[in-house]
Amino acid sequence: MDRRDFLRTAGGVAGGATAATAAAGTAAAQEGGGGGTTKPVFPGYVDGAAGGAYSDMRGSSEVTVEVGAGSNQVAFAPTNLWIEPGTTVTFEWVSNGHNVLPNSQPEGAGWSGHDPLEDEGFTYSHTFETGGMYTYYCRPHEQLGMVGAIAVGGDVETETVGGGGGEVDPEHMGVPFHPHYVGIATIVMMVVSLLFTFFQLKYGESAHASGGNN
Ligand SMILES: [Cu+2]
Repeated sequence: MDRRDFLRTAGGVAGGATAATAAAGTAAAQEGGGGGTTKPVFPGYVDGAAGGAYSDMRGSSEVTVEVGAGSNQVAFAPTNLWIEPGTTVTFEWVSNGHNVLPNSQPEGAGWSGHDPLEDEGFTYSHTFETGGMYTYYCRPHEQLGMVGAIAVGGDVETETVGGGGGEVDPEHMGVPFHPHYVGIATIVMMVVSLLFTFFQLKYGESAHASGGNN
């Protein structure tokens, strides 16, 4: 079973603080609240990108990408995006002297970008209709890492990651309690078990074999 199935299953047996539910809570917590378990595999072209932030914006019909962001003003922010087909991406210049040009795109997509260099305050929008992987860059700053990628739709290679992604409440994943409570419950159960064992060892035997220790 995959992780989501595991979480649902674990959530379903959430009667007591069992090891399984504790593990599920920990897994959900490690995922930053979950949600980001699956993400597109972005091309090596954007490996060294300035910025580097990834954002899953599927479900938003309009998305903004800042052009010339970051302390060095050579980042696209977010750098890597996941959107649904038909999403309009507005590129918003936040510093001067940049353009947006496709480096690679799905066959037939026909995205031409915006070649003229523009300054802060300029915006340019494009609606991505064709599914697949797009990479793009700013010509003056490509060598400084001013590159980005946009994955459109479900027809892209994906990977499962243990962290990052959006903020999603664990309850949305079928785990009907907060991971913190699982952790606390686990500790309480461990203490109770230890105490039980302790008293069992200390008094349990003498109670049944009366007089043995006295
Ligand atoms: Cu630039």
